[in-house]
Amino acid sequence: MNWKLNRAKKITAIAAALFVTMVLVVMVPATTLALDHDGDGQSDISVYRPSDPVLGDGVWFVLSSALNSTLRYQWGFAGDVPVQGNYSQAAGMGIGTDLAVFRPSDGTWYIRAFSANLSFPNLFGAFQWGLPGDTPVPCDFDGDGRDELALYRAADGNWYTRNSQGATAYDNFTIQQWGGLSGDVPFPADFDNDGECDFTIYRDGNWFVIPSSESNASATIPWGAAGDIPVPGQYDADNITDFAVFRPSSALWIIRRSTLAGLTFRVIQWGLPTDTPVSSDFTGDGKTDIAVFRPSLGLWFVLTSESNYTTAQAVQQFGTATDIPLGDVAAN
Ligand SMILES: [Ca+2]
Ligand SMILES: [Ca+2]
Ligand SMILES: [Ca+2]
Ligand SMILES: [Ca+2]
Repeated sequence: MNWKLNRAKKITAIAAALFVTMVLVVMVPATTLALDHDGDGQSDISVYRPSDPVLGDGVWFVLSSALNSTLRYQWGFAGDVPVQGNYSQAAGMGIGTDLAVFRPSDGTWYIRAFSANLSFPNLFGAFQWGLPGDTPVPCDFDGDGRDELALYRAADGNWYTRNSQGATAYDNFTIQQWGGLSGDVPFPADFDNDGECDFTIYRDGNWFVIPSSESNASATIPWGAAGDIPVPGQYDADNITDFAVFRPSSALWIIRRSTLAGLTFRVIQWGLPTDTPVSSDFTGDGKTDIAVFRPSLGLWFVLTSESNYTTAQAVQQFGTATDIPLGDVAAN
């Protein structure tokens, strides 16, 4: 609790200034596609199946946007947490997302590297980093296009981040204390638009952010309520990450528009209370598409950014009720 008390006054003072600054900075495209397994610039509808009676454990199903066909890979065990990301190569056009799992039982990240022929034949690495109970929160905290192996430990409120930069990949690390209260949800994203992820905690309708561009500062943004699911993304025109939540009780997407420093917002009803939000940029225009996965039927409902969230793509059946649907935010 100390960090909150110590920073409370500072936070209030800084919050307004921070977001004025954010509007004035040069716009840097900072989107890291964590779901583009074929490297064509569009996220792919994907699920991780912990266990399949025929195919075995740890089966990835990827609906390739480039090939318009289903790719299937075995990587992981039941109980693993899918942590797909850009580890082996920096994100960019032609570079796809690696298959990766975090295994809580031994605290190890197992990463299979993207390959241009989409066969993913090579192990990139098995990195022991973490303890049972840690929450993996991979994100690109240093802005080199590769995700850090990052963990949030609820027991001590520390973020343990093994950095992609170094003499050998992932050979050094940093520790950041941020969070630590019961119910805190770690949710890194790039809110200040400098291309680096920011340490962020969502707590009962407040977002506590350490902006990477001002690492000795912090901000508190009230947005949402207890029980909401954070779904930050780029929903409006300025390419800056918007604070947003999905409210399960009413299936509302409540988006604080970064344009005009958050003075306007949008509310869009999409999905059912029992759906899982799986927003990502499925259409490849650089903006987040609003999407839900309906476990009972394995259906994906995607509302496109191009239509300004007025038109849906054709409903896709992809996955089953026991699959883990993958979205920008599904890991949490
Ligand atoms: Ca793709
Ligand atoms: Ca990085
Ligand atoms: Ca940032
Ligand atoms: Ca889009």
